[in-house]
This record gives sequence, C-alpha cells and structure tokens, in this order.
Amino acid sequence: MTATTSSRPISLTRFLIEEQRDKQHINADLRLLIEVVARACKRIAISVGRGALGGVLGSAGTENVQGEVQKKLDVLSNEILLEANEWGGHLAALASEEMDDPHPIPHRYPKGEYLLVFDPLDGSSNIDVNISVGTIFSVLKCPTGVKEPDEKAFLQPGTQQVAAGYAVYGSSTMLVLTLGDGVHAFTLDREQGSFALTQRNLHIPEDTREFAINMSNLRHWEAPMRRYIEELLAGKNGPRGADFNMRWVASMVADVHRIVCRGGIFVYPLDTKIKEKGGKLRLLYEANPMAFIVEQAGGMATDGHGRILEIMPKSLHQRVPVFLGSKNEIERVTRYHREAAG
Ligand code: AHM
Ligand code: MG
Repeated sequence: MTATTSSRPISLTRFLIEEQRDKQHINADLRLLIEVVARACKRIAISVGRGALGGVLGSAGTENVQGEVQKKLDVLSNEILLEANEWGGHLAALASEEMDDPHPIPHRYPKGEYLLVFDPLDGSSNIDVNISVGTIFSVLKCPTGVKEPDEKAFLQPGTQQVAAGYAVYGSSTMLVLTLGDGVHAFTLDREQGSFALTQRNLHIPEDTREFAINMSNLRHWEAPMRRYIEELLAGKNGPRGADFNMRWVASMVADVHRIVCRGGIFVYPLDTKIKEKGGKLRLLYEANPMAFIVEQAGGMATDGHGRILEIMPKSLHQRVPVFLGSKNEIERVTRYHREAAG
C-alpha cells in the first residue's frame, strides 16, 4: 500500500501554523522566531556532525564572561544563532551564555516584541569526544515601552516565558519545544532537511528509580543533598527499599532529554566549590527553559527550596541550584532541603 499524505509526519512548519491558525496559541512573529531558531539549530547540527572534518573542535583560545574557556563550536553556534535571528523583525534583543551583555538588533533591521536568550552549545566539555551536546533557548516578551532593551529587560521570572526548547545533537538531532501547551518532540529528517513531529505531549512519570548527578562532588554537598543520595545508594536494604540507577552525561540537554523521554531526576545542587557563585547552571538560559519544559511535561523543577520559575532574576548570568524531573523524587529532595533550613 502506498503511503497517504495523512500518514506522513507533520513538519515543524505545519505544527506551528496549526498552533497559530487553529488554536490561536501563537502569533506570526513567535512562529517565525521558532522557525528561525530551528533553522539555526540545523546549521549547528551540521557543524557538530562534521566533527574533526569541520576543523571546529578544540578551544577558541578565549574566555566568556563567566571565565570559562570557549570552544570553537561555542563561538560558532553563538554566531549562527545571532546571524539567523537579527534580521527577521521578530526580536527586540538577544542574550546568550557566550556574551557579556545583551545583543541589540542592528538599527538597519526592524524590531519585534520578543527577547531570545540561549545557551548556544550546552555540554561543551563533550564536544571533542563525540558525546551529545545541545542548544537551549527561552523566549520572553520585551517589557512594554522598552525601545532599547538592556539587561534589565531580560530580568523576568521564568513564569513569563512564552516558549522554550532545546535541540539535542545526539545519534539523531531532535528539537523539543513548549509553547506553554505541552511538550512536543521533533526529529530532524536529514534527507528532507526539516524537523518532523515525532511525539506529542511528552509526559514525565511521577515516580522513578533513576538519577543524574555529578557524584564526584558528594564530599562538597550540603547535608540534605548527601542524605538524599546516600538513601538512594543504600538501595533495597536502605530506607527507600529499592535499588536506584545512575546516569550522568554531563550535558544538561542530554540528561534532561532522557528524563523527558522516560523519567528520572537531574540535580546540580549547591556545593562548597560553587557556593559563592550561587550554583553551576545559569537561571535564564539553562534552568528556566528546562524548568518550563519539565513542568509542561508533568514534572517538577526547584532550586532545592522553591519553584525555579518563580525566581526573580538579579542578573543576566545568575546561577542557581537545579533539581528537576519526576515529581515525587523532586518533592522529596526539596523537602529534605526545606527541613534542614528549618
Ligand atoms: P556549559 O554550558 O559550559 O556546557 O556547562 C553546563 C554543563 C551542563 O551541560 C552539565 O550538566 C554540567 O555543566 C556538567 O557539569 P560537570 O562538569 O560538573 O559534570
Ligand atoms: Mg550550558
């Protein structure tokens, strides 16, 4: 039997047009924004996929605002996202992990009502060893009346996000997206050059026996964190009465993607090494978009005490502890922290 039109997967373009036309869930500018980000992610996927042949592995010899050595692919991915998003007229400004300050829209182009903030290539330490990396993005509205958005315009709690997503450059390239109405996954069809909808309404189970954490920091953690993990490690004979499994890719995108697909928790808690900085992961372009996605998929995301999405940001590159994934485990580990705080 020949395939009918209706059996073909829905393209990202068609999905977005239906969100706009049938559900009136997004407007034309937000649709364009998502399409442009997806197109940029395709270009990044090509560069990542070329690996050593593209001459893009290794360090760029520069540092970002956070004092981290930038990889060539960090810089390239940032440029790809900037260039793709500057001229469409859908954005008021952009900000990124790789730039000290927000990037204004050049005066020669029209400006739109949205702000885009992103981590162009998350999991940089994995680039040179052919392990999954990704792009994370968050979309906010530019505050009314602000013509030249500066850092202040971006300092909005995660509850204000109108869209968020990530692309994971793994064995296949996927785009996972929320527009505030569930979480949907698209797979890049390399022959067609377009993203096709492969799963609607991803759901994170409430219970899990799988956790993701950098265990090498155990001795630096705070007491409630140690208590929680030690209980998991005690397995069947411990207080939890069950064996737990551990997975740690060290690419937030890949670790969160696993959780969005089959449940689990991802935790990057405070430890004595990073206490002064407030945490490891950045609120605006790592924690917030992932928290939005996880909540939309039925999971939970906290900073160990309260909901990540309700944190009022104080600076563009602010860091926070991150606890996200299957609800019942995140509730428990958050409770341990709250109890310890008294
Ligand atoms: P990056 O944005 O510079 O890549 O840093 C963030 C990454 C996350 O992807 C990952 O979860 C974490 O840092 C890994 O940390 P660690 O080096 O402790 O394993
Ligand atoms: Mg990152």
